[in-house]
Amino acid sequence: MSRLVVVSNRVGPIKDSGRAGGLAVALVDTLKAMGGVWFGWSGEVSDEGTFGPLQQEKQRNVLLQQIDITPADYEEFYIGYANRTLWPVLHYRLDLADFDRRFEDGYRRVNERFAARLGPEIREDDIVWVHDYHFFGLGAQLRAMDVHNPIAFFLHVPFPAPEILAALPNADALVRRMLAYDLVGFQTERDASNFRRFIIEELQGEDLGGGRVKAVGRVVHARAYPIGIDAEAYSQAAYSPDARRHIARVEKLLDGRHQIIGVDRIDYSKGLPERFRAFERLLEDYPENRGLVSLMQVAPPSRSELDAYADIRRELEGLAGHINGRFADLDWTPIRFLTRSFPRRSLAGIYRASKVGLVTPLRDGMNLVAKEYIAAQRAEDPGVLVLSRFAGAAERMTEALIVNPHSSEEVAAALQTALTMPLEERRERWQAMFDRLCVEDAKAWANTLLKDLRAAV
Ligand code: GDG
Repeated sequence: MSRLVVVSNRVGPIKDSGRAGGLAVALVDTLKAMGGVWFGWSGEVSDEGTFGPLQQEKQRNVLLQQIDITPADYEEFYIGYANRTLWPVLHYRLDLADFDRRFEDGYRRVNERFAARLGPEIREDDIVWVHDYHFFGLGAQLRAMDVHNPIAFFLHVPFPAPEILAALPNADALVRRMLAYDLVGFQTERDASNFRRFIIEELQGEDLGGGRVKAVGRVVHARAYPIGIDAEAYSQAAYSPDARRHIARVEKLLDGRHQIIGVDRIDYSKGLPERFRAFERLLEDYPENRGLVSLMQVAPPSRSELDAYADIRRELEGLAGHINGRFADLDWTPIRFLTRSFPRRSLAGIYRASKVGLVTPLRDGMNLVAKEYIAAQRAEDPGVLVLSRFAGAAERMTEALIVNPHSSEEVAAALQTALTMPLEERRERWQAMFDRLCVEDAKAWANTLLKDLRAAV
């Protein structure tokens, strides 16, 4: 039987520690079922970098393989091209993008070095699956080393419209390198169609129909494979002792009041300042909520070495202080802004104790928080999801209250609708979304993509 070789920037953990994110869970299940290798960056920086030892650890039938990168790789590839160039461009933020030739060179170098280390590990029958924007060019580098195995690529973040991506210097070369993959998977139909349009409009390619495009003598399958979560397991996690403890903590704190919950890494793509302003607008436009409804925002810091991320944290602290100062009462705090993380099961409990899930990114590949919030709800008395139209999740979660996150007025109105929605309507909307999440789950995501890859080659 063929092994699966997964490549992603960060690797593992393979054990279900209760802390792993949705992506790790999906990949771990698939890796365990097929047996295989998970290859990526160790998270460490050393002088030898990619030339250093291959760090290997076997966990059950999965071999974890990791390598270091050098301080220059870290600056140019990781902080530079991945986080300061690609991340903003892919999230439609050309205003925040840093175009620096050194970053681009560092990115190419690291993709080449990762291929050089991975190539010799690949066996004849292996299937290779590369993940995310750190490794757009890895497939082409593997092909250059005469690796002829089936190789799939999946992009976890949006693939922007060609009009946006064309602003990235050498975007055409980057996308041309993606043609080395046999299959390229995206979160949404829109992303897949943006990619095909780029191939046709910018690379003079040809649309072969059925999601296939042809350019520079290569045919590639480009389709949507919306990532799922393990909805049933997540739903059960919301009944775990840890979750129950957190439900009790939140209920005690609320004392019969309602809570709106947001959970996001601190990142400008997540629309957090806009969200705080929309909550302020709710208190202005619907004053009956004053003293009765609060917003809890869980926001673990991420990429804090980047200025843009430090700025946004400061902005949020200022906004929360302003809104609390304006509206708080002796026994009521409007916004609770928690810049820390919680174990996965605790989070499931916090979701379940919250009447509204507020997920309003300005751009998001999918957004797993929207799915987790739904999975964590009680069937008898579920909460309501308010979801940005710019999250990939909105394409399939059509029973959520879909909003434009840039309009505080619209988000405030949706919050008011959510807070006053009759039980029967809440149950109908929730049931439709939960049923779909159980079918389109993490396993189905991986299985469908790998099945199409096999069919494609
Ligand atoms: C990228 C794409 C795409 C958050 N806080 C805590 C915590 N989390 C977990 C959530 C969720 C995950 O982190 C975040 O996933 P998202 O999908 O919301 O967002 P990104 O991190 O930006 O992920 C995104 C995803 O890849 C998968 O393809 O959906 O669009 O940007 O699982 O629960 N987990 C714990 N404590 C926290 O405090 N344990």
